[in-house]
Amino acid sequence: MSDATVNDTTKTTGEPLGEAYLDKFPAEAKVVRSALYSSFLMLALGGLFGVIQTLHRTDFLRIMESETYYTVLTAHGVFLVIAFTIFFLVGVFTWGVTTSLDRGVEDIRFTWVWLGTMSAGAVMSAVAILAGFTDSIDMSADVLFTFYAPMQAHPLFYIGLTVFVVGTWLAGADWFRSWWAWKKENPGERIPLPTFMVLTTMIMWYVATIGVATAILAFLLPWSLGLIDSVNPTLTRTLFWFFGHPVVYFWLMPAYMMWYVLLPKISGGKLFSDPLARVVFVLFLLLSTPVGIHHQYLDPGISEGFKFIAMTNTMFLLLPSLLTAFTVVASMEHGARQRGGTGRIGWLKALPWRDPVFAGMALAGLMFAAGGFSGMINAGMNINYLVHNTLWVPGHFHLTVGTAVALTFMAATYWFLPQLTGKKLWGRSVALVQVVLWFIGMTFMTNAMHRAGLLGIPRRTAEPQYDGFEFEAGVGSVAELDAQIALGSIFLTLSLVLFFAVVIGTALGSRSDDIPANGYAEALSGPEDSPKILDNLKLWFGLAVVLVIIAYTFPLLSIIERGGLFGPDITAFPQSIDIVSMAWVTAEQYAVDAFTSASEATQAAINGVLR
Ligand code: HEM
Ligand SMILES: [Cu+2]
Repeated sequence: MSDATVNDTTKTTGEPLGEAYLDKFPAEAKVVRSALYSSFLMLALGGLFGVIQTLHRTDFLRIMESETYYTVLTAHGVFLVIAFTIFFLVGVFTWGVTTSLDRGVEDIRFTWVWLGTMSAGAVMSAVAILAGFTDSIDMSADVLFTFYAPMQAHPLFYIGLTVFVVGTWLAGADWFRSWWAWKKENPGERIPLPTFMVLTTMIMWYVATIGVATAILAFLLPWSLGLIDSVNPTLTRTLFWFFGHPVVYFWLMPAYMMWYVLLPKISGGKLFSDPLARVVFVLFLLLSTPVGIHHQYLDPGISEGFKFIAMTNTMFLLLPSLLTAFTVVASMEHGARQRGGTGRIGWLKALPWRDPVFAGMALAGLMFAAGGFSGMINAGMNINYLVHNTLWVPGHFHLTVGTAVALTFMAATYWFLPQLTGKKLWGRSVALVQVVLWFIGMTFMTNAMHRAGLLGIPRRTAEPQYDGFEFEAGVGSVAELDAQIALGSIFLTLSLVLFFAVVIGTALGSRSDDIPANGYAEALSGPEDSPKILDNLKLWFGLAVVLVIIAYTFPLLSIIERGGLFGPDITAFPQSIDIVSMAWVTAEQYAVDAFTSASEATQAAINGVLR
């Protein structure tokens, strides 16, 4: 990139120089702002349901009937992991593409069309879920964010999700279009890093959403409309997880993008390696879809062999995350040393810990490391059985999506708001308290959830304590775990209140000329050092599709062969037992045959002797 304001790393946050994003791209800034505000609305609602359900299941405050728990849990899950995350990331991606290509979108009306489509879809699904709170409307969608059969929602829920996803497809088309236009004018130039990240993420998303689109359009929607009588539950689950695993990378990759392109700048340094960042994104594109079966280790109807393949692929997926940890820490260290930090760990002190943008992202990254460890436990076929469907699992993903992603997004908001509104951030120290409070709240909540999971305390229930059954804690007590979970949720709620105070305080402020320049970090080792093949998006797309075909063709065929396209899939035994029983039947048959021929031969012999 040649534009000086775009790649200027001499100015870190706080220094009043250059143009804000709003000054350069006023029309785009409006779209990004709307996307972010929509995401904050979903965060507020989702967070509210989060604390209500937490206090309910820990029995500290019960303001609803237990029958309503699934409606609350569905709203919590869908609003946060579908709406909050995705609205935020489409905003950030629009910023990333326009900033790094240094050009506006091709047609701003189209940009508004996709944001409008996503919003319409979100409203439809939200109405279907929230209608579950009242008996006066005959509509509900308490199917949880994993919405596979045999749970069934009102058709409006599925239609809303489809419309929302179509909106994201159009958004991707918008970004590809910008890139093509740029490419024509800059032949032979390397794709700027943020745009490269957006495009690879979107290719992954196009591949991944094929699964969920098929599940909804071919099965769930016709079923809920009454057009077909039944579905094959194993099939809809498998199609859901085909999408359900890569979707976690759809949340994570924007967070990674900010760790790669913003965090080094905020730390006062440069990105350690642009080529390594590209490799990481290509690896995510290739590896994140062919692993979905690792969510189905305990599903009957899928053979152990396919599960084993999914496990092996999953272990490979650790690689890009470890590379990210390495690159991001190296970049922060570079920044710290630029700021005068010295010593083997002494440099850590030189980092801008009082900057909420930095502190939030660094704490989010730290939590992500812990989430990576519990993720490895989930990934192992054998230990997974121990924690499956217990509170351990929500413990794990409140570290990953609930902190690595959500806290990074909140921290980044403190950088984006001034860029998008032209106003100074209100309440910088409130913002700092906010990110720290989230970290502390999650430490309490997730630590206790993991421990509770090891005791076998189930997830997804309003009444985790069964009558006549006591969970035994090895260390501490169940009451203490509940107290920690509830306390954590209260910290998180306070943190959210502070977040909204800062957002609203900033939005209500007045225009300032004192905004840091828009831009992102330069790289120590730049794009010119990376092999050209990395920019060959067609190649990576082709490989991603091939890997998906290899990983999914046989499992899907065998599921359909056994259960039929429209079910009912009634096999209640794991495939391996099936094989054993088949082997038994065959062996028995042989034995019977052998016995029969032996007895016939004996009979013949006896007859011969007697004759
Ligand atoms: C105020 C902060 C939050 C609190 C108190 C909270 C609490 C909880 C609890 C206790 C559960 C488990 C309920 C159960 O299984 O019975 C849960 C589930 C969940 N949470 Fe959160 N959470 C918070 C924030 C978040 C965030 C920021 C995200 C994601 C961005 C998130 C995503 C989810 C998801 C996807 C589920 C699973 C829903 C399901 O099982 O269908 N949560 N949350
Ligand atoms: Cu997964």
